[in-house]
Amino acid sequence: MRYHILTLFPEMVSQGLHESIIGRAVDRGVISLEAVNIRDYADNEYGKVDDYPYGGGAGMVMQAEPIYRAYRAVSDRLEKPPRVLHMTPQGKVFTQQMAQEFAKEEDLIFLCGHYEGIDERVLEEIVTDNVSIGDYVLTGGELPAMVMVDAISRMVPGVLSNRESAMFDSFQDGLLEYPQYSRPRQWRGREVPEILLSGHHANVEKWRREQSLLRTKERRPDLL
Ligand code: 6GU
Repeated sequence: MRYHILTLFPEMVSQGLHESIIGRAVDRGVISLEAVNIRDYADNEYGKVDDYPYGGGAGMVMQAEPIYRAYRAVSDRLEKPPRVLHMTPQGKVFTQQMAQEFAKEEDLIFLCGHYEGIDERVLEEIVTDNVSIGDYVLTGGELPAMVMVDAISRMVPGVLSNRESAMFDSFQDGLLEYPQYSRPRQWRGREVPEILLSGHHANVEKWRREQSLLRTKERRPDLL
């Protein structure tokens, strides 16, 4: 998987994704991350990429041409036109199922907006998917892009270790995770559930399944 992130804050994205599991996947070459600075494609010598909105109103609008040029700089190098994900609260809310779909692509372009928005004409020209990460408003698309890169990458073969995949596989069924415990056996008067110390694997599995159901019923009944 090759990610290409069009943004005015390229360091934010590359800094945020070079640690832990995703960072290691990049180091191992299983995924690659390219942060493209839209400002480098400004059509003036000052690097200005926004302007006042036609029709008036507060804020600024990101202009079409710099974004289009940044997009072409990426897409012209690719064999087929890639999916272009526009990060916007006006998009479809991102789900695990969408993460699995996007993980099948060879390349993904993320377009991160800022200011009040982006000139609609360039969106019409290049965007294939409008995607949001939830019903709240953020100041820009960089954090959503990072969230999606993380969620998509863990669905890309070779990113998770066998152990990490197995941990997830047991929860493909759409339930919440069961509670986990480690040493010490007693902590501030709280005991580890007896059954987990029994060494009886079938009973442990059964207990975990029940805990998952209980937890889902209590916290996310909408998932059942
Ligand atoms: Cl993708 N962008 C912005 N700016 N705000 C959001 C979002 C995206 N998803 C939820 N809120």
